Amino acid sequence: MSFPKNFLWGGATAANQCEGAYDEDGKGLSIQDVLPQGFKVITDGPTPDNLKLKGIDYYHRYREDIALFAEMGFKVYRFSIAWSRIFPTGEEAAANEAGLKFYDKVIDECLKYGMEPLVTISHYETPLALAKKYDGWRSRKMIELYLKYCETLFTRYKGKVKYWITFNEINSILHQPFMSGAILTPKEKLSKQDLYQAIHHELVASARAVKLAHEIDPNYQVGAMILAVTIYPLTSNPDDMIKVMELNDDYYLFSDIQARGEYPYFTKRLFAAENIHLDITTEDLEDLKHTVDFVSFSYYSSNCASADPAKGEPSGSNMTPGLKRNPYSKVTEWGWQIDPQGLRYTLNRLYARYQKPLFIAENGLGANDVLIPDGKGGMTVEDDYRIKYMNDHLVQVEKAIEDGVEVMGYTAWGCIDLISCATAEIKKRYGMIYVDLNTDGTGTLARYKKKSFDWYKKVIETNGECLD
Ligand code: BGP
Repeated sequence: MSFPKNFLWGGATAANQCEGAYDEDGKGLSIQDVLPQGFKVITDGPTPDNLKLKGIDYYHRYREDIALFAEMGFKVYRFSIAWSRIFPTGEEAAANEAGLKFYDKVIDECLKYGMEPLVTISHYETPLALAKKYDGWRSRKMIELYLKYCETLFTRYKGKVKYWITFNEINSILHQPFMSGAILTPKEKLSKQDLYQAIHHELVASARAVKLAHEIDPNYQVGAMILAVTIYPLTSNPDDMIKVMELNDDYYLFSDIQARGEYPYFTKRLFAAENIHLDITTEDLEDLKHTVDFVSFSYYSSNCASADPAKGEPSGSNMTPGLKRNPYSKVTEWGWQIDPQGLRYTLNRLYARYQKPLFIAENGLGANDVLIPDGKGGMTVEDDYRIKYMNDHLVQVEKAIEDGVEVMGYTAWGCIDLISCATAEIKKRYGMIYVDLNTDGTGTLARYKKKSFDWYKKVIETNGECLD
């Protein structure tokens, strides 16, 4: 059938949302350690209400967790390396060996089961010291520090890791400059000039990382990763369509540069409108030409846009403010719109734009699961709603493949319950594996298989044949 034989089925996590052990083995603070309520609140240091400090204790239980992923048949496991475990302040002369040892073990564990590691180099967890000292990516200095970190990883994991992602959801910096770009200057005070300069630095860093990766190992496959903001016009009014075009330009500027190697034509309009004049060197422009091998993205929902801000209901998406609800879409308990066909549409649009292999790096349903006895002496979650969500999305992936789109793989987000990114809650669960952890931080941390565990196992086993 449609899914290619070597399709990379798997799951995804991020260090800051699952590892815990925020100060163990020499780890420095990351920006997440001061975000106890998702991106809403910034404190000076770690506070006990921050569930991410303890996470789901993956740092000590990764063996058990990876064994469960293997039991589901994962061909790939996407996880991030916490930058501040390797360079605690981002500026040490030598890498922290204890931090590297931890990832040596994680990677070896994956390889033991024949699972390809897909490593996100930077997933919203920049060392806090770099935010404080440099205002994050506003500073050109970040490029050099990021590349030193990349070089450490590319050298250490040569022959073991093949797939890399430079930055998670790189375009989210437009709305979340602190979480995404480690920029401490409050969003309201950050000028477009400074924001786009930071974006430029990150894009140059990403391109130089691609160049470096290929120099160290020509077999390395390095990907872009964007938040796929799929937008429909709220009405058929041409003004709404133009609004959609402008928003798309904002969001796709990033992957356009990463996949095509140069600033796109519409930058001129964008920068003129905001009076932006960037510091771009000839060397920057040369290096941007090192394009990614694949384009990955997260897809959870689609939204609508209107030229008239007063029209339509707000869409509830916190990553992309200002967008509107689609009257045709159902919503999750957290108000995210559910649109499986939007995934087929997104795959087709991205492929038409880049003609590079695509990877669905995140997709899934956040829900408030209830643990119940499984009738065999254990516990489980009857998460038919999650099965339906994933099934319906995967059917659309299959259709996109039939359309002719080259799709490399699919990693279900939060394959094990973890702390949510936007709200720092545990009750917004995505996993096929339930973790006994409560909002107040209590719980045994025991792992239980949900109904979706066996379902996903079968999907992988049959290479998608059992989808309906
Ligand atoms: C993406 C992030 C992930 C993840 C996911 C779900 O934006 O890359 O880290 O958490 O969203 O979001 P949330 O956890 O807020 O439900």
